[in-house]
Order: sequence, then C-alpha cells, then structure tokens
Amino acid sequence: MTRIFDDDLETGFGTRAIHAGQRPEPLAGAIMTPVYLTSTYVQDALGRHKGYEYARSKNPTREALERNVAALEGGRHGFAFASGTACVDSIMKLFQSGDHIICGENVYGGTFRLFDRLLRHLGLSFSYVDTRDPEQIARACTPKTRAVLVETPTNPLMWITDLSEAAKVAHEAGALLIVDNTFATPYFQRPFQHGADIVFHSTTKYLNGHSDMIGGMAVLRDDALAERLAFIQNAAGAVPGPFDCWLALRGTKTLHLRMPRHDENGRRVAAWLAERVGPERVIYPGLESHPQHALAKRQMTGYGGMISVDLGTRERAARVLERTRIFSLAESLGGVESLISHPATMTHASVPPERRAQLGITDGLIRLSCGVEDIGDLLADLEHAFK
Ligand code: P1T
Repeated sequence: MTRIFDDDLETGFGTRAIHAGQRPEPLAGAIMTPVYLTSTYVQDALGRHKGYEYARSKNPTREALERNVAALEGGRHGFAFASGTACVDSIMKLFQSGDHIICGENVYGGTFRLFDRLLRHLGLSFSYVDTRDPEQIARACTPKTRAVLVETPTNPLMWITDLSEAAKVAHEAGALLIVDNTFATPYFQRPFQHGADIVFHSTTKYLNGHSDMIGGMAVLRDDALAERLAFIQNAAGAVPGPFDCWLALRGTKTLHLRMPRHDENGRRVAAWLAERVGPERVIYPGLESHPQHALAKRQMTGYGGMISVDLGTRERAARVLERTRIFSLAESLGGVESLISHPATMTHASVPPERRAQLGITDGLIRLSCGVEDIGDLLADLEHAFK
C-alpha cells in the first residue's frame, strides 16, 4: 500500500512544510513531486479521465504546492497564480463593478498601481486608509464595502494592523478581510487565527526563498468562496507554470529553517542600525522603539528580515545603497541572499510623490531584506557602507 501523508494529521509546522500536499508519485514512487510539464491529459473515453483535462484548470505539481501552502496557513484551499500581483488581480474578480474596497494606505506599490490605474477604471472603488487604526477602517465602510485588504507588516514602512480588530470591523460591515501575509509568512503570523477570510502571498519572496521564480498564492477557508476563486483561476487563467510551482514547493520545505535565521539576522542588523543612526530612523517591528512593537509581539511569533531606515536625504541613501557588497542593490525580498533597495524609486515608484511624502516613503528611505548569511559578514558590510 502506498504510504500517504495525511494533511489533516496534527503535526508541527516543519513536518507540514516538508510533507503536506505531497504524495509519492504513482508510477515509480518518486518521493519528489515531479514537474508535470504538460498542457493536456489523455482521456480514456469521452467524459472518462483521471480528474485532469487541461493544465490551465489543474496540474499535479501546482496542486501539491497549493495544498502545501494551504496547510501551512491553516486554510482549506490554495490557489496558485503567476505572480503575487496576478493573485490580487484574480481575488479582485470576486467583486463587481460598483463594489467598494478598503485598502491599507501603505501597501506594495504594484498593488496600489493595480487598483488605481486598472481596476478603478473597471468600476471598483477604493478607499485608502491607515489600517493601523481600526476606527479609520470603520469610518471608511459604506453599504457597498465588500472587502478590507491589508498588508501587515507593510511594505516598506513596517506598519502593523491588528488583524482581529480589522476582521471585526470588516465582518460587521459584511465585508471580507483579505491579508497579504508576504512579509511575515505563516511561520510568524497566521491571519486565519485572527479572522481573515483570504490570505495571500507573493510566493516570489520568503515562501520560495531562493529568488528563482515569480508566483502568488491565495489561501481560503470557506468552501463557497473557494469555489468562486477556483472558477476565476481557470476562467481568467493567470496560472503559474509547473516548474515555478516546483521551485516554490522546494522552497516551502525549508521555510521553518530559513525564517528563524532571517529573524535572527533581522534583529541583529536592526539593533546595529539603531545604534548607528538612532532608533528613531530604523523601522523594524522587533525593536522596542517601533510604535507598534507590543502589537507585533502579540500577533507575530517573530519579525523576519525586513528593515527600513530613513537616512534623511537621497544622497545619503544612495551612498549606502551603492557601497554595500553583500547586500545587493535590487528589488524583491525574502531570498536567502541579502538585498538592499530604495522604495521611492524602485518598489513604490508608481505611488505619486505627494502620496509617498505623506506616508513617509521619503527619498532618504532605504529597505533591507536580511538574508541568511553569516551575521558578522552582514554587519561588516554595513559598517563599510556606513563609514
Ligand atoms: O512581485 P509579485 O510576485 O507580483 O508580488 C507582488 C507583491 C505583493 N505583495 C507584497 C507585500 C510584495 O512585496 C509584492 C512584491 N514586492 C516586491 C517586488 C518588492 O521588492 O517589494
């Protein structure tokens, strides 16, 4: 008899990361899920097939990843997409022209651009509010509000939203709470435990962890809502290829090994920066000087490797960005290698300058994604760059 890991078994996070969603391959028993490079599946007779008809609708490699991440988030249904952005776009297709969405005012620049430059013109309306304050979410609710979308911690300002409070306000208004859990990952934060309805990721980041693919993932608990997103996934077709799914699946197997190291390096680098430029300039939820440190400590079990620092001027920012040798100047985050970036001209360039200024995404702001290298080397690299 084939031994099959029971996804419903009460197991630890690491065991789920390695096993959940995966079955020995039926032909030879290969322990690793194969990359099913196929566009279609041969049917035995008209209407008689193995549950697979066409690879936009279903692919076994993709399904393994979907089940795996769903198990890590504590959800029931996972849906993989071609990018984190395609994932948000498909989630928004749950709504209709005339519907109102409340969105955190600090989110990834591409999420804002999708809403403001594309979806708004299709009849969805968006209010951008500071979701750190649940009162502001409540005040923005209208009879047409269908969803509240938050990132926590936010990119790049590391703002924290109290998910339980946000869920309460959203549900009172008859709206869904949608959470971008990319920065925290399910290793440090489980939005479903706080009442979220949809949790999504750019799997490009920590879940893959090796900076070698682009992908997105939505996880849901409600069967009826999941059925609608399954329809959208197939009907709109923003699906990832099987090789990218396989890379992401390889990544999640070590999520529980990588995240503690990202967190440890993040804490050490944040402490070094706070000492060097003053805690008021360093934005990291793990620092006691972070205005929402207490909430972060309550809601998350770790803080990860993302840190922002305001160096005051673009010139000072550029000097540091161009002098690091281990932290590479690049967009993206969450890989094993450390990256450094300039949100105002890179990830958040699509946010209008006056809006950026109002939020605090200044020209002097730099963002670090601490990888899992040796901490002594990371600190020496910063020491050199800040000299
Ligand atoms: O890049 P993509 O896979 O489409 O994911 C979009 C996305 C969604 N949500 C968050 C919180 C993100 O950070 C991103 C992508 N962010 C970057 C590319 C970046 O460097 O911040």
